[in-house]
Amino acid sequence: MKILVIHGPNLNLLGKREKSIYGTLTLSQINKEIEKVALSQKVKVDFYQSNHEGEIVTKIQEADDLYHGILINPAAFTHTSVAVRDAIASIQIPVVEVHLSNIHARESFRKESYVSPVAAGVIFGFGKESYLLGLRGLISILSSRKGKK
Ligand code: CA2
Repeated sequence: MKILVIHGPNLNLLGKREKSIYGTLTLSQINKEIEKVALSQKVKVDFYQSNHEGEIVTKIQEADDLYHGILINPAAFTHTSVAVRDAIASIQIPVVEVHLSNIHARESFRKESYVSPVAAGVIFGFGKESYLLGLRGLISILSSRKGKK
């Protein structure tokens, strides 16, 4: 089983700024934690981070033929991007949306996600655990689909 993890804009700054909101772990430390869970589940994970909407759209489109599922933190594009949402809606593989922070406990513009209606599941508010829980959820979806047409 192969899963692509996509990190949206500014997540490359994790652990370097805004630590009170997003924590002290860097993106590569979070990726290592994801990798550990993936290994324990015998799943292969690849990682991709971009600050560019179009690049993320292309990566989502390409992933449809290369991966079994996507774990994505769309970051600010969550609340703005019809393009990311349409890309997710256009592919066959399941997509799980995750957020470090509780997007419903913050500014009102973060309450709306363009992505959630087309995601297979959503996890938010658990810091780096959101990614790990999201990965486990995605693996569970994929395992229950195995062998089904
Ligand atoms: O809580 C999350 O994971 C978010 O997706 C993070 C996004 C934010 O726009 C979403 O509303 C919620 C922001 C990611 C920016 O990350 C930074 C990390 C360090 C310093 C500055 C930004």
